[in-house]
Amino acid sequence: MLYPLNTLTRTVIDLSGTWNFLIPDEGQEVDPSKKLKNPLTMAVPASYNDQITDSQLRDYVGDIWYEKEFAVPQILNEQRLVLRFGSVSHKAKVYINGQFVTEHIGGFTPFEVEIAASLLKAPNDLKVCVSNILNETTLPNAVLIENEKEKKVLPNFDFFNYSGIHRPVKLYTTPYSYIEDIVARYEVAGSKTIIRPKTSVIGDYAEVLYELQDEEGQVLVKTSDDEFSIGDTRFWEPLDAYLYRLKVMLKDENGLIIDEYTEEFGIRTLEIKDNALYINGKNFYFKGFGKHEDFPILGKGMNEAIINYDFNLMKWMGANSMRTSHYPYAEEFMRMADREGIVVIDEVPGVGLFNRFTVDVSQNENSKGNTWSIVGSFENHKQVIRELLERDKNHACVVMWAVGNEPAGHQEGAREYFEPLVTLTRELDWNNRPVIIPNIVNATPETDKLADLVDVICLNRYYGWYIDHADLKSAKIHLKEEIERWHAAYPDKPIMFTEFGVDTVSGLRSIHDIPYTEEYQVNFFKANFEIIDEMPYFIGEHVWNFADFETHPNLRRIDGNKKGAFTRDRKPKMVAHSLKERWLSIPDYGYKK
Ligand code: BDP
Repeated sequence: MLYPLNTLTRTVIDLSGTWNFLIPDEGQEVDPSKKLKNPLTMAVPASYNDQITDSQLRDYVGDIWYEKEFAVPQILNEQRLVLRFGSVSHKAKVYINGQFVTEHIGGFTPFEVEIAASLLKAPNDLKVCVSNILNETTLPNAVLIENEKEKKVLPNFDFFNYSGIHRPVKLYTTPYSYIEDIVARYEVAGSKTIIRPKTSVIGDYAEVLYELQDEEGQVLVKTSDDEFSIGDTRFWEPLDAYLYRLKVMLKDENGLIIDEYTEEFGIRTLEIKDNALYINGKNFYFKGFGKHEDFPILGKGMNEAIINYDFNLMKWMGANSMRTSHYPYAEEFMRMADREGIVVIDEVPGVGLFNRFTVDVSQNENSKGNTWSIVGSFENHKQVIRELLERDKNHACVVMWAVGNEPAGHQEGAREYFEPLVTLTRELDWNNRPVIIPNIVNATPETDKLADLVDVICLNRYYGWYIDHADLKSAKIHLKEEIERWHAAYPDKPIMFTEFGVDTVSGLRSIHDIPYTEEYQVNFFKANFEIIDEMPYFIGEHVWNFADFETHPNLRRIDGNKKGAFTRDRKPKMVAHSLKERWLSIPDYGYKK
């Protein structure tokens, strides 16, 4: 699916701004052909929850309504008109002038619908009915309690269930014959690269013409062949991105341009060998974070200034990579990561697949029931994998796919659930990117049923926090012991931390190792580094989390999760400086080898 861009042949109209908004009273029916009654004002894109003051509405579970008037300029009448949502969390039903036009399940991937000219008036009424309900069939996975007395979602995960129209809504036009999709495939052979673009076209045309340009727009190749090569490849490197521009032109019999689209893409190789990940033939060390799309007031709303600042903070401290924990991030985020050279582990919303998961992992063994006989998310899981790979297939920044996070990998049925999903991911990816499933401590090297399916063993570990709380000495002993058991069980697989961290209240200080203080956070990481630095097969460290973030209320969460290296509004904690010192001294390539 192409990202909407203005080109010679296409126009994009952004519907961001203020919309009407309504949470119906109990029993109140909304008729999509009538104006919303007494609506509130809501900014789009953003979560709705923290734009309003009524706490009952903030925590409401069910259908909510958005409404926006729009006009289509006459000048665009001769073109195909498409309405596109970057994401709506979690289910959307869309109506234009009272008529249902499309629906979509899944809160983190784009969807679009062509609008028939016959449906349009001036002005038009666009309504979106959004459901924020999560249950045992959805991703993220949750428990829905619904009876005469109550209706609530118990999340099997540790972040606030923000809802609404989270990413841009755009109207765009294309000609009636149009480029539907482009896969910027390539194969590197030494310094030469063979490029094999795959273009899908809808409608009539005479020829597809390709123009490969360098970053400055100089034309390197112009051809109608769908295979051509370039010499002296400039590789896309971590923190030193280089993007080629593939201009695709659709022409008619007279050589006139019908449609045109330019896809930027980086060229890099990936290989796992000798217990390491090689990018462009050099072994790479992951320094960075697990993140969230999360910011005060905006909730999970896309904001390019925040994305830009987060990337700049990462570069300031020598980080080279991050994981889109625990769902696909905005397309604008992925495009900026490509441009800035931030290496990305791209994750589907396969989170919460541990029945009655509690954030205190030491409590999880009390969890009731086998996850895999309760969850019914398998079909949705296949769908989110398809939609993520479809959306992100051309991104050079993506070096691994995470097809889940902390599932109950030790319970009977885990393998039957995940094996087909890993296979599907591998089949869909033209670029053969490695596949991972970050592991939870409850699934030990002896009991876990998933590790042999994945390419890198990714550990989310909290020794010194949930285990060996306030005892870094024992934490080190137990961490070392566990990693060595993983290595003994899977001697050929690289290992990395996809999460490790401790809750830390900014400003809380002590000369002792007291949990929640800034000193304890610094010392926790030092203790962890002492262990992993001795392990040549340990290929990276993703700190949990980049910034503090909002969660549901919980005995262990005071004003959200406080494991950030930065506060929620991006002020550095002491640890940001000590991580900076460490990361600036560790090279992106060649560390430990
Ligand atoms: C892990 C989860 C992550 C949590 C984190 C924590 O993957 O979503 O936020 O632990 O407890 O279980 O902070």
